[in-house]
Amino acid sequence: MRKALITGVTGQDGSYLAEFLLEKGYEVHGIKRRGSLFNTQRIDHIYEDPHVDDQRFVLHYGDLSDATNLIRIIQEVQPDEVYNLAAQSHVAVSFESPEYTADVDAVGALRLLEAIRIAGLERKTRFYQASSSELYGLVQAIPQDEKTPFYPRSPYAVAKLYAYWITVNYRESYGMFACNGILFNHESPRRGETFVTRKITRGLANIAQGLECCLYIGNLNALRDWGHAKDYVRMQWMMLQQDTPEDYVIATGQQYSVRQFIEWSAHELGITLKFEGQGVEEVAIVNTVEGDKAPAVSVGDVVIRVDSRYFRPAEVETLLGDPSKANNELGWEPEITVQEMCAEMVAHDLDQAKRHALLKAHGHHVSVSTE
Ligand code: NDP
Ligand code: GDR
Repeated sequence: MRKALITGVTGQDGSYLAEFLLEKGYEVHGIKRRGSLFNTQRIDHIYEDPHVDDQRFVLHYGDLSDATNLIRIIQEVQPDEVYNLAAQSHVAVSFESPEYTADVDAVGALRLLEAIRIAGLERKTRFYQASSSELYGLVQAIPQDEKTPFYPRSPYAVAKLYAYWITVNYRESYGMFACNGILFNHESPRRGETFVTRKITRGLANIAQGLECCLYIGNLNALRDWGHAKDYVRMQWMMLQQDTPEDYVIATGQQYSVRQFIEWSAHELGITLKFEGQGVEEVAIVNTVEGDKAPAVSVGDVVIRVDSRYFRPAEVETLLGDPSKANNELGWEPEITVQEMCAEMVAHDLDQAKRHALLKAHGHHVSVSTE
């Protein structure tokens, strides 16, 4: 039975990848961080009791800032494949915690590669590094492919640049099967609540059910190439099944604005919006409401306001990927459109908002934290 080790298994991609590899028959090991509360919500449905025989999904406590811990886990598991998905993955937060972000996102990748070497597994273990379209930052060509020069625009992206090159360097220096997936934004109902798509679907669903009044948002003009996380984890696995290790761009080849994503989400809730004003004065006002998905919303309500606190010190205005290499060489194509993904996310968040609204109606305290 093949063994995979996933760092970041409790995150969005980690949870989908663990499901995917279990279905493929792997024994899956995941590294989770110790928290004061359980942080395994995304993987609870595949959790296996460690007291049963033939456990195929095993969790280890660990942290990418702790080299000895990583060495011990790698030695113990002897994985065929390592997927390094763990990261402080929020670009805006990286401006607030740049040193921590560098330690985990840059040096963390190095620690893991060294752990594989120290365990003497450099000829056995295949390594996947979660690289990012944020590497392109201030874009040097449109669309971006594997040959487009990088120009990172945040401490997150600079840290990921180190991780990208150290992966290439270990491949070239030690003959390791090490690959970078340069993934453009990918989302799902499991996306962290503070990334823009989930913030929008969750915020508008809460407003529709009367749990919030208004959603405060940053740069509405940012353009992103959004895909579905399920499609993207499939490609992470495909990259490690090739004869030779190579780096691949994973994207849909289509881009839309944050404003457009808001309009789609509102449409899913039976609302049309009109945008008025410019820059920090821009707002979205309810133009029409139909059906029963948004009982707490009326025509004329201001449901979105721009708040400059969500602007970044240096912004990545536009990203558009060219996934031709993945299409041509590996036959990979995304199966879920961005509109289908948006509908899935809104349906999920509306369901959750309805449950919270019901609890609130029965006098329970419901905390709807926003950021
Ligand atoms: P998430 O933020 O959802 O998950 C990040 C994971 O990393 C979580 O499991 C988190 O644990 C874990 N983690 C954070 N810090 C540490 C640490 N110090 N030690 C060990 N584990 C840690 O990210 P995604 O699933 O969306 O992304 C997966 C990877 O892909 C990340 O590296 C991200 O930077 C990269 N990426 C993501 C893209 C996207 O659009 N989603 C696009 C391109 C790259 P906990 O649950 O405890 O917080
Ligand atoms: P990004 O994702 O920075 O591209 O990084 P995010 O969803 O945070 O931002 C996308 C764009 O939307 C703009 N934006 C806002 N963003 C957030 N979070 N909150 C807001 O209120 C808001 N308003 C506008 C942003 O300025 C930005 O332009 C994600 C992460 O998953 C990274 O780990 C990954 O590497 C890249 O995608 C590819």
